[in-house]
Amino acid sequence: AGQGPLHVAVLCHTGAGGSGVVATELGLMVAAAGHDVHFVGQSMPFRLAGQHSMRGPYFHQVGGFAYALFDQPYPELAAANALSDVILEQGIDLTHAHYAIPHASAALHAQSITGRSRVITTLHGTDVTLVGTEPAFKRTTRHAIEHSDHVTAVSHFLADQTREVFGIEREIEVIYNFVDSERFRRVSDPGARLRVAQPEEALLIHISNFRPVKRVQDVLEVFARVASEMPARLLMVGDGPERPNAVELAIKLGVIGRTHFLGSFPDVQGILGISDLFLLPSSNESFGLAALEAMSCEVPVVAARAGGIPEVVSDGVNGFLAEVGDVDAMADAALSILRSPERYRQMAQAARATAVGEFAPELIVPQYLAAYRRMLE
Ligand code: GMT
Repeated sequence: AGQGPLHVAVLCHTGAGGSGVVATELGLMVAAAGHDVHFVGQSMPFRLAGQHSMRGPYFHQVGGFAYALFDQPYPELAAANALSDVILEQGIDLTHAHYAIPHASAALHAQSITGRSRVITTLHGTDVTLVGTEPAFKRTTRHAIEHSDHVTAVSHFLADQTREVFGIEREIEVIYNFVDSERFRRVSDPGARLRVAQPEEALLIHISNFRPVKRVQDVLEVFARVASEMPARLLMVGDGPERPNAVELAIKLGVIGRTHFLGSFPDVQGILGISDLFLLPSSNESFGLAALEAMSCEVPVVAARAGGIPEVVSDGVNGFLAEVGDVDAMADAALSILRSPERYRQMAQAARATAVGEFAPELIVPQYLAAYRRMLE
């Protein structure tokens, strides 16, 4: 492929979730750099809608087929089939699979069908730490990781965990996630914040897909402690299985009047850009992309010392870390900076400096492009 344009297919989860966001943001940047990018999936990725233009990225929908004898729709086979079509029609050089299963498995299947297209797999976490360790998926996950032409992980924690869980020796390159600090920045319009909170209120925020691993109950416990000490409001952005429990707990803790469940939406920069503090008490998190997006908006993070979070959030510098479930420590940390304007200002600036200085697209995207080129040598 020399130094000319690359022809890249991308497989990713399309719903609200960090891996699909990373895949989309990367695909957009790779396309903007003059390469040919084709997303293949059951539906258009969450953040891609409205973003693609004539220069791409393009989106190809995986077809379905209902047949009386099939008791299931077999989406991985349909994905491998659709990807094979795209590889042959578009002259794809490589497929970037975000997640070992099902995406790298489907990409390897298409590679074997077409006899072309290298496979680069990016591990995001859940495939390794939750799904992949299930006996029902362990061999397929290990196979996908071992047979990909190149494998990356979004944190050192995840790379180490993958080697340990699967007993894999192969090279796993760590390429951190990134944030576009032009888009994710402080919102300067004071009216935007006034529509959500009173000037004297601290505005706390949590964004996730409300799965048990996110410990949204801890978000409410921390917020209730903060709100008992100072005027405060909480924005809960996202949707998922724990939402009803979270609403119930907010009622029980007496903070439902100051908690807003806003549901799920892709353009979170506007809401992050008016917030004061991001809460991420997850029991496991391979990276914590939402926290990085908050930091880019000058929002310090109070998080659990779990997984790869300490590779993004430095305790006492751009946020605070506490042990998983230690809601008292998290509330104390939150109160300590919300009550000290000077300390808060320093942390907010440090959060932005971390995002811009260590996780800029200009630093990260070339690492993926270099990996793409190396695979094709
Ligand atoms: O955790 C989620 O809510 C979604 C999940 C996904 O797979 O989309 O996110 C994972 O990938 C993100 C992007 O690399 C990381 O920032 C998240 O930390 C990671 N989630 C977990 O490890 C639980």
